[in-house]
Amino acid sequence: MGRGPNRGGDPSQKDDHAPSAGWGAARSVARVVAEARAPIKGPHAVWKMNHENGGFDCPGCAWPDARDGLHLDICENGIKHVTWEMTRKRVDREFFAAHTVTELSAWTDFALEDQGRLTEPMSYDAASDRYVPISWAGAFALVGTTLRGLDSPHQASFYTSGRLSNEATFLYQLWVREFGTNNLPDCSNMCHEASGRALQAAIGTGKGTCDITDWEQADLLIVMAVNAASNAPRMLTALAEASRRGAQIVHVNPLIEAASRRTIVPHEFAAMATFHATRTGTMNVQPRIGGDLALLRGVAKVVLERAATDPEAVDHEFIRNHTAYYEAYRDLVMATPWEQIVSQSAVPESRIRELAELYLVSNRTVISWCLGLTQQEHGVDTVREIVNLLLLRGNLGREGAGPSPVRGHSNVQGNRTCGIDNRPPAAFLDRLDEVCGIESPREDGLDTVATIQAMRRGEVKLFVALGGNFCLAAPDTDATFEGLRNTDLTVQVSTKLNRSHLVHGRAALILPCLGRTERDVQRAGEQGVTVEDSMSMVHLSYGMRKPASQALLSECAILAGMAQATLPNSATPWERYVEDYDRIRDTMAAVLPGFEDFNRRVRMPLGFRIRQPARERVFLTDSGRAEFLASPLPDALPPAGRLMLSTMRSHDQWNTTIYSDNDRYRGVKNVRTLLFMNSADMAERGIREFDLIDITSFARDGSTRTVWGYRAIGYDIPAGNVAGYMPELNVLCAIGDFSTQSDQPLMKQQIVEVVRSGR
Ligand SMILES: Nc1nc2c(c(=O)[nH]1)N[C@H]1C(S)=C(S)[C@@H](COP(=O)(O)OP(=O)(O)OC[C@H]3O[C@@H](n4cnc5c(=O)[nH]c(N)nc54)[C@H](O)[C@@H]3O)O[C@H]1N2
Ligand SMILES: Nc1nc2c(c(=O)[nH]1)N[C@H]1C(S)=C(S)[C@@H](COP(=O)(O)OP(=O)(O)OC[C@H]3O[C@@H](n4cnc5c(=O)[nH]c(N)nc54)[C@H](O)[C@@H]3O)O[C@H]1N2
Ligand SMILES: [Mo]
Repeated sequence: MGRGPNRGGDPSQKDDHAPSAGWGAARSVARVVAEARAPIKGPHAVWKMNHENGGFDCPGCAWPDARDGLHLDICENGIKHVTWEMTRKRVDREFFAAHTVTELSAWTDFALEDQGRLTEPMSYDAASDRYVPISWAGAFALVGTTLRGLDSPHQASFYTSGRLSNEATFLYQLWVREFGTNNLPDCSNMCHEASGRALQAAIGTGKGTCDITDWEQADLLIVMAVNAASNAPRMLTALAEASRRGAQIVHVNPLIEAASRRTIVPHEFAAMATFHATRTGTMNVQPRIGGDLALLRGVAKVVLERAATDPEAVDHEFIRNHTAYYEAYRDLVMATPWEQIVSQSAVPESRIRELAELYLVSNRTVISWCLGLTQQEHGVDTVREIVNLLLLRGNLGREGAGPSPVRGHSNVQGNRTCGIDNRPPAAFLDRLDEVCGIESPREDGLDTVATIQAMRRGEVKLFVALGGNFCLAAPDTDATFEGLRNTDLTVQVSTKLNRSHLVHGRAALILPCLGRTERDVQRAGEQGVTVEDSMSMVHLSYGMRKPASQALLSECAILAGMAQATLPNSATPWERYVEDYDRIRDTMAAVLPGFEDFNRRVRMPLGFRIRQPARERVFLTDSGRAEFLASPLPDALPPAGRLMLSTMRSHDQWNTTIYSDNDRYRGVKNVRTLLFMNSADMAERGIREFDLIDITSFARDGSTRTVWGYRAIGYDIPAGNVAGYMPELNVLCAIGDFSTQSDQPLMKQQIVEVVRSGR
């Protein structure tokens, strides 16, 4: 059961309402540090993390660093994340000689990653069912020959998870486009694609407009659809600070999460000693899963109703000067009946009015969100509705206000900025071709879901992954496994052993790379790489630890090696780029808007912020204005007798990396194969607390998928809604069920039925 460590012990759950972070966090960190066998180096490295000069960027999440850059803003989960990379354990050739792939396939995912860091390139040997050592030159040659042997460049697909540095990202997309395809799927396709598309359409740039200063100046912060205490813990610092100066903080979530209660700010060790907690929320609103659009529309309705009597309720001047399509939106909102808003959102009208009053008295409002809005059919419309609501009161392009998506992986935003995009804009390709002397393909490439389907059909024969754990992160685990196994070659550039090394093509390579914490020395000396955080700040990151093995190469070097083997006549100076990353940055400065004078500006103490035109009320949309969108309210209710499932992370996991089977803030111990349920839904099905249950999902094409022997846990969640953990529940997410608006898999909108276990 489950893919965590499974240490035994009975599953349990209690809601102790302890403040988030604090001593529980300290204990949990101590355990992970001890298990990674890095007890001394751990705390030392953490001291260097997110530091102004010479430190490395915490790979834990994309939350920006504190503005003064001097005080240490660290968190429990960031510490766990780096320590996991810094483990002293090693996976070497003896390890692979001792275990067949079939044998390793029976291990838990925890056990695989727990073996430690990969040390040298390995190649799959079908005869012995084992990975055997291969030289770097041999590995590059295999990639090159296989790629050159394809009938078309579109028969290969190149994935990346959002941890790749900007420099490696740039080299990656350059190689792939010079080779001749835009097949560049990435984790964004499953994560914030909807946010990017909505913001691009509404305000002309696919990113938020806020920086951390705006968070510090807002009177009202609406924090939607994120489990901040676990997934963006450093946000708690900003929330605690906001609450101290009297700002309102509204959490919008079907589950009441830890961050909406009280917290001990991550770096405040004194407060930890006295167990003194600060409020990080002033109001909770609990919509049903998928009910956010209706909720936001209700708030807009109150604002527009008020405009009849109060000329200040709506910022008419802003709307006149800077927006388009206001009238259509206003008419739609006014025509939407309250009964529909209330039944779709599952929030009482009085509660919606309370929230609207807070919005009406606030002069500066920030609305922030994460996955609870994006991984659904109407993700794009919902993010557009956030913008609609902000536009009504001119909350855009000024201090303390604006849309602020919380991105996931530490450099997922930078990946997109630097060219990882299966649907690249023509202007970007034109610049790239002109500066780099290549001829980019113009047709759109495959995204994550389309890549899986193309692999199953045999149309994609080679799969490269720069980081990540594709086979578990992707939807429909069975379909994804089938696709990967149907390829001629899979190439995984990774730091640790994971499931994606075991679910492979007819030939397979594991190419181990340096981690973010490790020193990267090239011909011109020690190299730093850059990343972009959630708020468009770009800064340099230097590793300072000795590499886990002498045979490791940097991601830039591995990419250059594969590129040269693929493109023997390439005019791109691959070797020169790897010798000195300043040269990559010089080329990037010429290609990417906002990166002018890159090498100088990124060496300023805290880096620089990429220009965000919408922040200056310059809207690069067709109308030249910020655009309202009048979209119909979707139906968020599950069909009668069925439930709506949202999949999410526990506190003790990093995407597909599971640290333990506990979920501290939700009070859960020793179990991951669980389902949080409303007690009325349990009673209706004759299910009691901790009963074994089976969960069946119903796909749009009528197919069903089932998991057996999960545990039911009663929880404060709206009736008709259930929640459980990714990646275990990805088997339920049908490959064909993705949003027509964003192409994102519906990972937070699965229709399911739950019964007491028959097995
Ligand atoms: N420690 C740690 N940090 C991480 C990660 C990690 O795995 N571990 N992952 C990183 C990545 S890649 C990402 S993208 C982010 C993810 O950060 P989150 O978005 O917080 O990720 P999830 O755990 O999927 O949680 C989704 C949240 O949305 C809520 N939710 C579900 N459905 C709905 C809905 O319909 N409406 C609303 N309003 N809320 C809903 C859930 O209750 C939950 O609180 O975190 C990043 N940071
Ligand atoms: N059902 C469901 N599925 C989901 C989600 C959900 O909410 N629900 N969330 C989706 C989201 S938001 C995301 S972002 C994806 C995550 O998808 P991925 O990004 O593909 O998965 P991760 O688990 O983050 O990848 C972990 C692996 O990255 C490798 N790694 C770690 N550090 C480095 C490094 O520095 N370099 C390299 N090359 N490799 C490294 C390690 O080998 C590690 O095993 O999952 C998605 N899947
Ligand atoms: Mo993500």
